[in-house]
Amino acid sequence: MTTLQSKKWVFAMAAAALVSASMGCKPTTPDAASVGDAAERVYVKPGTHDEFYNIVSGGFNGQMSVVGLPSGRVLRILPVFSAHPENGYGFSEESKPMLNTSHGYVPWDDLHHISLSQTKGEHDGRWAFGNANNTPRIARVDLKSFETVEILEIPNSSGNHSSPFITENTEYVVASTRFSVPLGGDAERDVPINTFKENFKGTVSFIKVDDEGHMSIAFQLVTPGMSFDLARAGKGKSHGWFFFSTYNSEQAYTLLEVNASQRDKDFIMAVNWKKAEEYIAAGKGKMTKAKYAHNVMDHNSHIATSTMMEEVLQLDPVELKDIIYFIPCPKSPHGTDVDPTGEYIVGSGKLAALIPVFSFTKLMKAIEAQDFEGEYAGIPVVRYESALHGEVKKPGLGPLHTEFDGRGNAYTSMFVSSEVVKWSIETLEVLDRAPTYYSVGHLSVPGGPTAKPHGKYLVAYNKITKDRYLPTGPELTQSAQLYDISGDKMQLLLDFPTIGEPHYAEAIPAALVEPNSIKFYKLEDNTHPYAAKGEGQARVERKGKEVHVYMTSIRSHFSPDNIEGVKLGDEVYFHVTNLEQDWDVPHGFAIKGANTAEILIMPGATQTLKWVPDRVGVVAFYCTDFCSALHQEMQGYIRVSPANSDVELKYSLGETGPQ
Ligand code: RUQ
Ligand code: CUA
Repeated sequence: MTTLQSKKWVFAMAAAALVSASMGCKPTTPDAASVGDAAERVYVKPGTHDEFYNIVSGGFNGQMSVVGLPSGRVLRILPVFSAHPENGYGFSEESKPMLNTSHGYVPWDDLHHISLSQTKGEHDGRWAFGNANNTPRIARVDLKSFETVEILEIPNSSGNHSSPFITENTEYVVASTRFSVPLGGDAERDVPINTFKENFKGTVSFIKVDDEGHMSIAFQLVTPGMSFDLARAGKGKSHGWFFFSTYNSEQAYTLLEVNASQRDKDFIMAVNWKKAEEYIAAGKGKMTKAKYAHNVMDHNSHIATSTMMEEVLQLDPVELKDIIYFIPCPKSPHGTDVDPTGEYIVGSGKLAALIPVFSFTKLMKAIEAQDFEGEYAGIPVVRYESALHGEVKKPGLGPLHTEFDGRGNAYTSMFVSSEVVKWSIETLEVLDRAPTYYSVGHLSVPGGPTAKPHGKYLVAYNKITKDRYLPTGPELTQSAQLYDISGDKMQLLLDFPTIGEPHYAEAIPAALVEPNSIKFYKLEDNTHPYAAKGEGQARVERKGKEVHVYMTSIRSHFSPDNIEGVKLGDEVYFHVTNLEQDWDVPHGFAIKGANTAEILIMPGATQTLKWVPDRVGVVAFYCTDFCSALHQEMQGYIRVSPANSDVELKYSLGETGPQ
């Protein structure tokens, strides 16, 4: 979406659209279902569950949120790339390594796109992948625990926008660079910016995902210098191929809003990844030095480890023929989307006045017949007409993204004209249009990117909300809008505010996730080296200047809850094990002056808060999560003495002194 912000005229038009849309203050919603009817269709009775989990990217908050559909109720916020004081993610000693990168600890990012794992082209409910745009990374969230369990940094990438996109059996997660940059060693990277054409390259990384979900970079394609925006894997008949939208084929390096919009057409890049695999099997490609972090959360200890990786296999598709082809696509395509059958590839040129739909069958024929209009940077360019199925005429202004309902219809978001447009894949006729309030970015149909969309609803994620909600100062919420798409006409059912600035989201039937949801971690499986698996194991140990507190928590006390003998200059590690073996009973731990965050410990798990006392006195700590009627009694004291004091280290629970 950010790419749009540089297109001034787009914004001028958006503004015009906004003015007309909001004329007369109160927007009218002509397409909305009648009030009672709509209310009934989104009403989820107290005590009952939503039909879908909607996993929504948080954009610049670096998180994902979990929203129920159709109610629009926010169920959880999942920290992914951003530290989260609410539960200690990125603050606890165990989770800090998750945010490690080759640049050190990076506790923020811009998370745009979600990909849910698939088997045979259908949602399987195992994992959600998300991308970090700024410091390129891919994260994997386990949908059993709703925790971020793995983060892989992407080397040789800059602005990891075109990711994560997955193949139909989750063989690969793909990540490509938005900004081309000079690659190689220091000498190759230290070049004048105006040598873009010679020195700047793009990369597309294919990340292998194994049965456990673990990610590793299988290979990286080094492409001509351009920008990759979004992508989709082929499916069904086009399985084995991948399609990427590109822009800045002009290779501009300054004033891109003008200079990257010169050419009439940019490209969709078609990648034959099976071909790349053949080359690799034949020993082609070059191992190159690269530095990138691979961070994994251990399921049993709940301790993350970060490993610095050192090389990556690169393939040069100019030299290794038949891996990539370009298809011309008008004008600065943003989304490229593949229909459920895998036959049709939709390019949404955000500055184009039409939507081209390409045919995979025709593309294959054109490639076979070498029906090329020339080359771009050494890569064959297929003739536009030869790959074209047809064009959707006058769809609206500023097409961005397209999703499918599995009934032969496509839905495209129109940023500039603020609407969702429904059209027929077969006839390319526009069938319906519904206004959005306002300036829709992504849209999401449950199962929309899979071979078997679940259909039924469409959610539009809007960038501008203006008058839709109570104002909250200069910064307003972003907004989602829920449409019923089960009939011929789209019907607006609900507006709901979002967490952060959503880009893409995916929705999955609750039935595929709910039964697998973990209720607590088994204490007996806890392999944390500082776990105290019962109050009998609670203790305090000194190792030089380090004081390790093996603490337990259970309703409604900590053990130990009185600690003495800590001195200024010590580093205190509170390793808190939650002994509960029941659902929905986390305990929190917070201590005055801790300049990190609280930790929130799930039942059966151990989490560590490091605390460096800075003054003499008796300091209280307490449980932050309202866990029982005696939650307010769940507290303790630690005594801090001067550095040279001879107070002995001791700890206790329930011991009282002389009265
Ligand atoms: S991209 S709508 Cu990342 Cu469209 Cu934001
Ligand atoms: Cu434990 Cu409140």
